Amino acid sequence: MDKPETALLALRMRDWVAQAGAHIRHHIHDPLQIQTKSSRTDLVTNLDKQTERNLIAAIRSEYPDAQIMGEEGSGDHVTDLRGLVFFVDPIDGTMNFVKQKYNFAIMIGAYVDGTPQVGVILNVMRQELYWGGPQLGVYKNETPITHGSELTLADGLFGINSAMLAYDRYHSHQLFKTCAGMRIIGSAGIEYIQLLEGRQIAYMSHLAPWDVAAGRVMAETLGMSVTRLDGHPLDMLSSGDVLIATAPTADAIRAIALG
Ligand code: 2AM
Ligand code: CA
Ligand code: CA
Ligand code: CA
Repeated sequence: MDKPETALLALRMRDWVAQAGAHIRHHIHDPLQIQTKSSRTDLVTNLDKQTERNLIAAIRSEYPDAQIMGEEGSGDHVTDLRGLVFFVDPIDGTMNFVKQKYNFAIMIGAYVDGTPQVGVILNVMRQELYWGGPQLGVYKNETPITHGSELTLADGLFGINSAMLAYDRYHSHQLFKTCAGMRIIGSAGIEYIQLLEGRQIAYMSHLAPWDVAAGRVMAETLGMSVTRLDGHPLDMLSSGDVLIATAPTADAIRAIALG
């Protein structure tokens, strides 16, 4: 995809998520239909499903040949990464959406033949839209972001999912003793934003392709490392344990996590 095509794609993606965000804010106090998926903490609401349907309809009308992988099942059954592929997470942080009405995001990542092109993350309630890609740079609304945190692991705040910390997975208790403190937000998208803004040096969690796709594009554009926790490259077709970290801290974190 050349630069003008990528710039147009980013513009369209920003528009789609901004409209979806306005719709969610408009309905934020409506009664919700809440269902559980894989466990009692894995929720989906009518607004997750409706937002995904709206986003996918918008994508299909403008990019009819693209493949779309959506969390809530209204996309395609994607089994290869050929061509233009969109990864859609209509509400990231559904538990926060239900319990807090805050700290949730809408995310879309666009890849061509598996290569990151454009990522868009909207902090819905704050109306802060992060977007960008390797050909575009990274922006918060219209303001460029040029780099993440330069702190060491010892001086930086570390984002983690609560189960990984509670069950001491990947020596997370040792990581806790080594870093400046751990933070648990409950939305991969909002965690990515903390890294893009330089407020945290890492995020460690079990994530699906739609959880990592958008943020990966922007984090890598800013020189951060996004890999499986064992250091292997991400597989955008399956879930796994993922480490997102600033360049100065990634190796030190993996040395402890895998030690
Ligand atoms: P979600 O809200 O879109 O499901 C914290 O739960 C973070 O991990 C959220 O970004 C959440 O995304 C994601 N996540 C991934 N797999 C999950 C699961 N099985 N249950 C709950 N959250 C999950
Ligand atoms: Ca979910
Ligand atoms: Ca998610
Ligand atoms: Ca979701």
